[in-house]
Amino acid sequence: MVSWFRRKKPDAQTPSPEAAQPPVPNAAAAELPPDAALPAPSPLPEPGIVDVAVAEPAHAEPAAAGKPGWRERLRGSAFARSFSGLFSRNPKLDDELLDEIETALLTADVGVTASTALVESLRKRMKAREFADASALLQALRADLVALLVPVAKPLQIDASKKPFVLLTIGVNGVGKTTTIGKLARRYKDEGRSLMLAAGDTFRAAAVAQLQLWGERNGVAVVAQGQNADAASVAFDALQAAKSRGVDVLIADTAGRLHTQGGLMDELAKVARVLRKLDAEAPHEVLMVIDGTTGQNAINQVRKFNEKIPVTGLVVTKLDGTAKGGVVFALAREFGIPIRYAGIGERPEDLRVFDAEAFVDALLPAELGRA
Ligand SMILES: Nc1nc2c(ncn2[C@@H]2O[C@H](COP(=O)(O)OP(=O)(O)OP(=O)(O)O)[C@@H](O)[C@H]2O)c(=O)[nH]1
Ligand SMILES: [Mg+2]
Repeated sequence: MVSWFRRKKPDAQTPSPEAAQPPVPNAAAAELPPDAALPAPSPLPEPGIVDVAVAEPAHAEPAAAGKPGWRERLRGSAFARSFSGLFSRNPKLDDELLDEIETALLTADVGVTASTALVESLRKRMKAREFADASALLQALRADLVALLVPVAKPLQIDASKKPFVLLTIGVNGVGKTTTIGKLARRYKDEGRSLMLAAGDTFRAAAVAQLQLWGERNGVAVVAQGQNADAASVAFDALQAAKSRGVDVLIADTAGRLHTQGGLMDELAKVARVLRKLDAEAPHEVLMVIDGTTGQNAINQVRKFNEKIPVTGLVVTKLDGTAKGGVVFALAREFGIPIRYAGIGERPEDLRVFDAEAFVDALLPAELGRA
């Protein structure tokens, strides 16, 4: 029970050191120069599947379901704070208000293109006297923000005809890949699916242990080799095992890597290639995890990863911490890649299916303009 909180921050509103910092390479990855050859596999114990008993994780104060949960977790974001400051002053409907809105959007990492488009559309409508007051303008902005996200709010559908449905998680260091896998494992278990995890982060022994711990919590088998094993070979073993056991879903972890590390980036393509030897359509979902506190650099990360291995879905994590919130809009506008899930806390139930309306409602509550 206690182990559940081992890595947890004292308070969901208090930013963790990880959340406050941009992602940094882990020790193993940092030692590798860009474009370094992949570490050679060292002699290893036999690949192992660790079957585990179902452990009952503790549940303590999960965020409320639906919109209230999103609001309570996201209200600390720069987006929510600057807009609540702006509208609590009961502003006049004028160009100055539009300038302040533009600044707030830019500061919250919405990005120049999306911010300009949003504000110019509001300006046109303001000049056309479409808004009676600032509150009406706020409601229009809310609707525009939702409209920006609706095309990407496409939940992941696990195709049951794929046995197993293979989900490969990728992303830079420390963004929340392994934690997201743990949360997904719980979600899919609760949905009655059988699953297996592949410990594809072979750079650090601790990474394998971390995944095994999530496996134990959820009663899910974890396929692992050892530190420095070839990640593609772990993925291959895992898919073979998952096929022979007839499991529904296989989720593979990978080591965090910087998008600038060419050799490590090539390894991802290799993992996918090797999986395809066993199933021509695998991986069925390439889930890229983005740390919501990253800001505009997230755009670059997605672009570079997507060049190596087509990204089919995104997860934006740590939106409960010091995230500004706006990068979600920038990602939606730039790529149109479905945003599958949002991490609004560290517990399994805090990984939410991405909901455009709940997200905008949390950042910009309708009541703001009605003070
Ligand atoms: N507050 C908060 N913390 C999160 C969330 N998701 C992950 N974390 C925390 O982020 C930290 C890093 O998570 P990991 O899952 O280890 O990240 P990773 O991408 O697997 O890291 P590497 O394997 O080192 O690349 C952990 O302390 C997690 O608890 C979230 O949605 N909210
Ligand atoms: Mg990890």
